[in-house]
Amino acid sequence: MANREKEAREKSVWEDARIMLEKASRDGVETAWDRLLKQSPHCKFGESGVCCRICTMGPCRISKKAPLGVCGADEHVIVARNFGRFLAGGAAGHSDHGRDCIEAFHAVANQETSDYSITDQDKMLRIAREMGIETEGRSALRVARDLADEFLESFGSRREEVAFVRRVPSVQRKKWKDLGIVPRGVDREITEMMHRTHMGCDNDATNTLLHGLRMCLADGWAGSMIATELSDILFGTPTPHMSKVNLGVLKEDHVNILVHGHNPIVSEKVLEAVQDPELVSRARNKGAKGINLAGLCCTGNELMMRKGIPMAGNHLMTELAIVTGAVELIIVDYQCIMPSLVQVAKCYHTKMVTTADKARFTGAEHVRFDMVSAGQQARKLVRMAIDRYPLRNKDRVLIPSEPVELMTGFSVEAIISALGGSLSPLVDAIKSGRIRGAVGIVGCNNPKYKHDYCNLNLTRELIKRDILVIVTGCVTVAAGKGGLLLPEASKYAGPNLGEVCEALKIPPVLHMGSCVDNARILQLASLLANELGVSISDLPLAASSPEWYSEKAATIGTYAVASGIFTHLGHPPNITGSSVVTDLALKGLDELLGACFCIEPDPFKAAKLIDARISKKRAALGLSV
Ligand code: SF4
Ligand code: MSK
Repeated sequence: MANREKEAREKSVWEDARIMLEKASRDGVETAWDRLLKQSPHCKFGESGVCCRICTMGPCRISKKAPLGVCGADEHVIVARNFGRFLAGGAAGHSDHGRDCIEAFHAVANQETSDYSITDQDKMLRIAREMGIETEGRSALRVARDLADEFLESFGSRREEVAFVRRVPSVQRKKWKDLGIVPRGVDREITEMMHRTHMGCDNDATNTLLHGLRMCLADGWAGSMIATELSDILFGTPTPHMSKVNLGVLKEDHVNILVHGHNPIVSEKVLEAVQDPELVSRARNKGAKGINLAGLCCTGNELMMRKGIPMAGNHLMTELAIVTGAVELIIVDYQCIMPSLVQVAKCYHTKMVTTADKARFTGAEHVRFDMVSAGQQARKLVRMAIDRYPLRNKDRVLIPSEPVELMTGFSVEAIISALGGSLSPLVDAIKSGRIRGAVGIVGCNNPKYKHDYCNLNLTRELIKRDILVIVTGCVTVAAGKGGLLLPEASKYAGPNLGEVCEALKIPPVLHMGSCVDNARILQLASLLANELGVSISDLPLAASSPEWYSEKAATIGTYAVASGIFTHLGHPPNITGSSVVTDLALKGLDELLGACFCIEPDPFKAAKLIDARISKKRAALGLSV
């Protein structure tokens, strides 16, 4: 085997990735894997979290020789402060996305834009009633204005708890109350974390971490949940349908446009623009057969969940998608967009355009999206892509594989409808052991791991054990490429789960959306707990992020644990320098909240650990193990 091929095989489980890695190497394009090599070995102080840069008396690094920073902070305080700020970054990312959704919804409600509208009015009215807003005899826009205001309150400082806390089962809520971690307002909790972690403020590691739980709960049960619910209201609540995945979704004879980032507010308008007959005919005049739109990362998940738009890849495929040489334009909004994409695009004819003022990239063109001109801006972008098609160098184009089919669209509403209108059949299947439990596998890729090896193998191992898997974010692409998001994949599941899936004609792995859509998993868990009359932490549930990398993923894991869901991570965050912080994460939280983290890089061993936890929860509920 040639060296280049061997190296590529070690980096990813996928053929499309390997072919592109070899092409990148031939084309002289540097990727995340190359840069990881240059960054290795990583700094041990940073890795264990004991390097503090919070003030200019430092930076300080804790070692045997120097056990305290200049101010006197020990390793526990330093690790807790660093981790608290890490979690704040994640909570801020999701929640600021949620705020953008509120602003769009607010603009619709106040008739300030004609570019967006309410697509799922029934859901809007249902949620308004859930929030205690009067709907009878009132216009939809009037109700929408009240709902927008209600959601904005969940970001502020005037409420004792965020609006969706009312969805949390009472036993779990009581635990939060006793610990003083009921989330009040998203911005308040994030600001307070920055305050607490200033030099000379919260110098008790456990106390800082408890606030970390509260802040992450504000993300899960407010910032993310609001983003999900409003995206459904604005663009439609997903229902099951088919789509496709991998780099084979790019088309050699079409203008190819990729959307990357997280917020459907941009990508939904681009989708409308690529269907504009005038623009399609412009593309034909330039020699293309049409315009092809595909997604990357979470904005890809959003478009696929609602509209069936195919996904080209996940986090580590974003550079490689451009390496195909077949992409005219990559449009990004925010989060998880590698700055390297600017350089990779420059190696081909690809143009990169940013759309959010808060996420600009030096070297990329900026086309600002706002509520009033979004439609016009989206058409401008599509014209830009079409005009680049003649610049494509056909000799440098290589689209490496045939796409794989998948089934997507499993919102909570869609799951309930697939079950015939209530969750009772799912509860019965869990009680009888035909479904032994459920695990949400979520999150990213990380070049420190063989790309998608853990994501894929953990999913396979769990369904074999009659455990239903739910995927969101970048794991979706791994499960999809592995053929696990198809009803026919029931043959890979254990006999009992397989039978349930065959009867319902659903896959054993259900796609529930993007990173913010992990809030759908929270909602499903709380509905199940209420149905059984128990707390979320009593359910045979778990979460996992085997190849995570981002602050957001750590925040998701933390709100999952605080909500009562046992959570596996493939590797620890940078906290191992403090026994207090590590012990709390791996053990202490279990006593306080009925859930904790576990760390295991090997997906086969992780499956056993998760299985054991599910068996323990089943036994405690008096169910067959
Ligand atoms: Fe050093 Fe303390 Fe300043 Fe951190 S806050 S850099 S430990 S002096
Ligand atoms: S995009 S946070 S790499 S899942 Fe949501 Fe993927 Fe992880 Fe970003």
